[in-house]
Amino acid sequence: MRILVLGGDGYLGWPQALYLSQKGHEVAVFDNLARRQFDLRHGFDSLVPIQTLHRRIACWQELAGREIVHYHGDTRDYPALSHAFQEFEPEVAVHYAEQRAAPYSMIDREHAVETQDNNVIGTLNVLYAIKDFAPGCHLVKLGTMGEYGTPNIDIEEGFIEIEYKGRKDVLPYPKQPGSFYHLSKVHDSHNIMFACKIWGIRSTDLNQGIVYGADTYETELHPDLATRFDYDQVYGTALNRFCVQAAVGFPLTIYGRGGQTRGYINIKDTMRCIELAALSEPAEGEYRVFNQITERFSINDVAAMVHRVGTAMGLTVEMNTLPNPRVEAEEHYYNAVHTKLMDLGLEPHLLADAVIERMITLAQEYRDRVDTRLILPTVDWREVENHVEPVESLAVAGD
Ligand code: NAD
Ligand code: USQ
Repeated sequence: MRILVLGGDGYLGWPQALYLSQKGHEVAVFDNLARRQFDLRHGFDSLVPIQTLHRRIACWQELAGREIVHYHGDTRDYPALSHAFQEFEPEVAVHYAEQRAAPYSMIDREHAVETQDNNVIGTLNVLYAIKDFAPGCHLVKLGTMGEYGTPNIDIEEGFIEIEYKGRKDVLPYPKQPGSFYHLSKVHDSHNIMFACKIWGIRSTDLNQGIVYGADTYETELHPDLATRFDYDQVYGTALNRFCVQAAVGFPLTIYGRGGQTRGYINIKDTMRCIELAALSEPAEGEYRVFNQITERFSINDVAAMVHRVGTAMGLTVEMNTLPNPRVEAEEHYYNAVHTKLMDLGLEPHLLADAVIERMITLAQEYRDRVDTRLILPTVDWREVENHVEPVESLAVAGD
């Protein structure tokens, strides 16, 4: 198939492009390099060194003999987006191109507006580009499990059957997101469902949980193919952050009581889920939702696992309970249905000690790139004005 990966320079988009190319699909990536710009502006950086997108693509061409087409552009720039759709004529568009950090969206008004403008308007443009230039194209959109929040009932896959005053209907599952970022995904979901209904677009909305892991089978083939690995307070996600913290002797940053429970997924399974979604095309006008997780853990569970593995590796791993900078339930019920991708053939890579050990080892290898000033949270949901201070230079841990 001809597959356009929007956001194809990111943590997930780049390995996804490699994965699909390796499987024999014709792949193009579209990215405005916004994620790299954030790092440059604020002095943040990936733990693992990453090459320029040009170098990555050239490396893959040399190694695998397969071309990845490259479009530089912003999804909000409709001429640029239209050009990619018209020229590449994708049969599937995998949409990763969004601002994806909840803390970023909660810094202040500007960042909230930027996040929702980037994500909601960008996705609306993608829907129009499909309608205008590639009407048969299947949109595989990355949503988030955070759209649902933490209700006191089971979370279904997108829809719930409700009986009310003697009548029944299957309706979109109620959404209670926890940040302006997570809200942007809810707004996207509504726009996508509506576009499917009015224009007959086919779409799969993948409500993905927290992704962990540093490598895929393809990125492991050459150091120039590595994907980014974030450990900072804005873009770093819980498990990835804890592994880096354990490696450099920084006490694990547990926010609040640590009972916050979420769905998790290995980056290798993310790659496969997209393929499974792409290969099982929805009908014309169909809007379907899959919950893309394989396991659930509380933050205390995650910290305990990293503590156990780190200790077995001879490290001293301390736990630190911080006042929670977020507004969220710290003890709650959490049971999310996630059978649809399994039914399509997903065989999960579950969180084994070896995976945690690999991430800690990687962080030890690159410990001179870890800037411990970037670890503690400075973005507080309750504050009107938060700051992510630029850091002058990356320093050795413990400096
Ligand atoms: P990332 O920030 O590493 O990658 C996103 C990429 O999209 C970046 O390369 C960025 O430059 C690009 N981009 C952003 N806005 C763009 C725009 N307007 N036009 C063109 N390019 C743009 O993030 P990621 O971790 O790879 O996440 C990708 C997607 O998956 C996001 O939509 C995110 O919400 C979703 N997701 C991620 C996780 C996770 O744990 N990483 C979990 C669930 C869902
Ligand atoms: N947390 C800690 N300590 C930390 C970091 C986080 O206790 O050092 C807690 C948070 O308070 C939260 C939970 O861990 O309760 C998850 O936080 P996270 O930063 O790992 O993940 P989150 O902000 O939810 O966002 C990430 C991705 C986002 C994706 C989402 C999936 O950045 O793109 O949408 O995971 S989900 O969580 O299912 O909504």
